Amino acid sequence: MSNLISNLPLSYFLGAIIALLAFQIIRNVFLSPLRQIPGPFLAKVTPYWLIFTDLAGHRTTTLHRLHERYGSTIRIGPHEVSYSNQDIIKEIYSQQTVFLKAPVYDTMVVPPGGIFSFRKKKQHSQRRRLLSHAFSQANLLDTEPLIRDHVKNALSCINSSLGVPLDIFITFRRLSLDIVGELFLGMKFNGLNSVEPPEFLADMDLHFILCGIQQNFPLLYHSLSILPIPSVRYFLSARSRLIKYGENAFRAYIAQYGRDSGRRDLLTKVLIAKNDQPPLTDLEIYTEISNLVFAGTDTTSTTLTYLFWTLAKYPDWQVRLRTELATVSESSWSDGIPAYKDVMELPLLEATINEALRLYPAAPSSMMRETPPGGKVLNNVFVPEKTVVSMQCYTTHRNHSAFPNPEHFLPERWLNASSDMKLNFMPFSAGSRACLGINLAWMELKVITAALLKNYSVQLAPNTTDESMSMIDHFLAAPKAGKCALIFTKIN
Ligand code: HEM
Ligand SMILES: *[C@@H]1O[C@H](CO)[C@@H](O)[C@H](O)[C@H]1NC(C)=O
Ligand SMILES: *[C@@H]1O[C@H](CO)[C@@H](O)[C@H](O)[C@H]1NC(C)=O
Ligand SMILES: *[C@@H]1O[C@H](CO)[C@@H](O)[C@H](O)[C@H]1NC(C)=O
Ligand SMILES: *[C@@H]1O[C@H](CO)[C@@H](O)[C@H](O)[C@H]1NC(C)=O
Ligand SMILES: CC(=O)N[C@H]1CO[C@H](CO)[C@@H](O)[C@@H]1O
Repeated sequence: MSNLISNLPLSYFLGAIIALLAFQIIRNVFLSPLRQIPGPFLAKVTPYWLIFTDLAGHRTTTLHRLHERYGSTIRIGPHEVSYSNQDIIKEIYSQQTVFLKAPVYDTMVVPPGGIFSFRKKKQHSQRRRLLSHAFSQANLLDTEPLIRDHVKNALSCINSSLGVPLDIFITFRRLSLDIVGELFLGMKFNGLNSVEPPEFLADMDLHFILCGIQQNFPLLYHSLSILPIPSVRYFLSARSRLIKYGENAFRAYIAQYGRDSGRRDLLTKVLIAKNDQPPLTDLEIYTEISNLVFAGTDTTSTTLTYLFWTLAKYPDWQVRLRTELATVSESSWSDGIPAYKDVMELPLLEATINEALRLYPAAPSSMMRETPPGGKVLNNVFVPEKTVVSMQCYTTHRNHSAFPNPEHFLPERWLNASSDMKLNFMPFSAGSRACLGINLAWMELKVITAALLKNYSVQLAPNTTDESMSMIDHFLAAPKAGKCALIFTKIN
């Protein structure tokens, strides 16, 4: 009897929880305006289905399989929908779009934030105008000599490991960090020449994992942050360390060169704000440039890694590219590196890089946006305001009608690209929030690929397989094995 009484509050409590859960399920599954959109049952009931898929690094591939099964509109959370058809690209990712970045971007940076994370339209377009000038084609060409120095380092790094497996994943990460570090921080990371990879790279690895925890488990995040355990503190401070590099580099830069040095890097261009813009504060500048180094490192290196892995699998494409490179005049090359203007418009080189970006986009995942006030009708279904809507280029790049045999590496498809292909192709995203570094990225990709292929041929190391290279993603993609060993040999 006394047992029964003491258990009563507990059973009330359990009963209440069950009732609440039942109510949630009924509301999310049967009453939601999104109820007619197909998707996994669990995804309709709870956001945790997607959160755990995401934390495991399988978000993009899982959503892709769902699109193949259910079509171009799928429900992936109680308040989240993913799309994969062209009409929606124009709707969500246009220049004039009314869809703003979703709240998840608030966790992606350390305050005061920067261009990548700003969600308000006005704040973003102001910053974008200010930075666009630094990223103009003319300014980029100005930086070419700085980039060449680092490509030269990469070549000698390859030259000293000929015939043996070389992990190009870490090599390309070091190289692209060296390049953007020099361009935006005026700083020599010396990634290629140091024994241990720079700490900056390890901190970048932690960044998106921390974002995931902060966004989805805020309570856990805050409890961790009050723990006095050194290793936990070190983990949590990864993101402020990234900004700290920026701050230190910035101060050293100003001390060495002053604010109006006329150097050929891009930091100078950010420092001397143009026209009507109010200049940025020092805090805004070093937060922004740390973010730019971040945005320009793993994106470029992952692209190069998958490109060279693919070339190793298809040696006939190496031969075709080398034949094309032979048409570039001898005077264009110095130290084995071509002038960008002479490789900028080579059709096969561009087609090959396009095809690698199509199959293995470095940012393959959902670019999350939010429906505007009043909601929107998308693919004939009304979606209420503040719903997270997105598309992933991993899936638009594999659309069967735009890209026949979507899983096959066929660079020649780009030699006469249809308008369907061009619309579906968005490795740099599209519209007002598309990649600001696209011209810089193309310069790096073309110059580096040309330089390496001119002198070296590349083949798979025994341990590098389709399995080891299968993609995991935490916003950005990476090979599952965390490395990619290839063997370079000199050609004469
Ligand atoms: C192959 C290399 C690259 C790829 C695939 C790539 C891809 C992307 C994508 C998909 C976005 C949209 C992100 C979003 O909506 O959340 C983006 C934005 C951005 N990227 Fe890149 N990126 C690359 C290289 C670079 C480089 C080298 C830089 C320069 C440092 C850069 C700077 C930026 C910036 C500043 C943004 C934010 C633009 C804005 O919101 O207005 N990216 N990039
Ligand atoms: C592929 O593209 C076509 C034409 O734009 C579209 O009708 C179709 O729904 C797309 N496929 C998927 C799975 O989204
Ligand atoms: C490549 O390495 C060889 C020996 O390891 C060296 O003699 C040669 O100078 C190097 N070439 C370049 C261009 O670095
Ligand atoms: C390119 O493709 C279009 C249609 O997609 C076709 O009409 C045209 O003949 C093609 N041109 C070449 C040179 O293959
Ligand atoms: C290849 O894999 C084997 C077994 O996992 C390992 O022992 C070996 O060190 C690896 N070799 C290289 C070159 O990575
Ligand atoms: C690093 C390297 O081997 N560079 C050589 C590549 O080929 C050119 C000729 O095209 C040589 O001049 C470079 O030294």
